Amino acid sequence: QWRAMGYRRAANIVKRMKMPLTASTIDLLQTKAYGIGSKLVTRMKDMIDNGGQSTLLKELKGDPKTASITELGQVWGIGPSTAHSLFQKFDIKSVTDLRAAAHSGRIKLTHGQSIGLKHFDDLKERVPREEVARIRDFVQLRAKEICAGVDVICTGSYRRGKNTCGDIDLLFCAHDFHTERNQVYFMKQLVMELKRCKFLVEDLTETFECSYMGVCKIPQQSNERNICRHIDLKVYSRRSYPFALLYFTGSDYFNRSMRHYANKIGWSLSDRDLVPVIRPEGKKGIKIKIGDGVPAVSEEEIFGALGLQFREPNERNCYGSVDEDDDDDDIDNPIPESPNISSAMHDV
Ligand code: DCT
Ligand code: MG
Repeated sequence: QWRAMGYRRAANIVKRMKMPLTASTIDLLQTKAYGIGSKLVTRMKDMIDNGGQSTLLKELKGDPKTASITELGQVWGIGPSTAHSLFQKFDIKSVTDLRAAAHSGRIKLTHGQSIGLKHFDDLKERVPREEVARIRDFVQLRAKEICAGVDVICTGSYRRGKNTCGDIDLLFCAHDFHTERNQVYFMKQLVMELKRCKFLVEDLTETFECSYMGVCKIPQQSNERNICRHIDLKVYSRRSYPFALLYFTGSDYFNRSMRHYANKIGWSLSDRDLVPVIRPEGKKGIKIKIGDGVPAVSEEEIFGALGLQFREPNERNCYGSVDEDDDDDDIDNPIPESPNISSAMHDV
């Protein structure tokens, strides 16, 4: 995971370089200004020497183990380490092998993984933007019947303007949701109603409170087969909503760099709040909250509280969420080199 992050970061740096990357300029990447490690620079040199082709990538593409782990990792709920151990310990090389092993009882999958396997062909398809909007509208109608004042917003890659999305991420918020009890009540009602109208066809999580994951499809009148889609539903209070909106808009890489920046200047940013903290044992140790959370009512205010320039959702894309059709001008780091970081902290 960390190696992948390093590659993504390096790719962004190269993309933003003002000069062409050649055998004579590449060593600059190892200087402090760019900070790319020597191993990665060696890989880039290899690409330059091979006319843009990476020897390692060529080897990996031809490597059956990598192909198997990549295929198994496409099943919902199976990450790289599970895929690796399925391959290594159980000699499972493909989704077909996985089906056979699960069927015979040779391996036991979690509930979510079984559902992921059952709907494998559907769930690996990306969802066209227009369909995401139709699904959002369908759910919104039902949500408003349960709570008229609810706001329903489609976050994730949809909000970042992608043409296709891996799943549908919906966030709900209303004045009524000031207690967790109300939030859970709303969520239970909504899930029940969406199951009643045969929109939700499977649960991916066996139990849920304020966050639900499932498989859905819009009920069709005709015989046309509708593809099953992965949907995430999350409910938040008005107070946490701007933080949740920022978090679930992503991208994951953008979030990481924003959280990292917040940490560096003495804050802790989560999907619920932004609080000043101290970390007596350094970055990896415990955090001690030393003040109240910032009462933000919008994403702009969260950026502002951290002394950062606001980024529109479509400016928060980066390599982690690239589509085949992606032509974003990705950003590496949301953080402008700000000379007044400390004054930004005092302003809060
Ligand atoms: N998120 C995050 N860190 C993660 C996973 C998710 O910060 N490890 C946040 C950012 C995006 C948001 O949650 C929704 O997650 P996904 O649906 O997985 O990502 P996406 O950006 O919507 O991309 P996709 O089109 O693949 O769904
Ligand atoms: Mg998503």
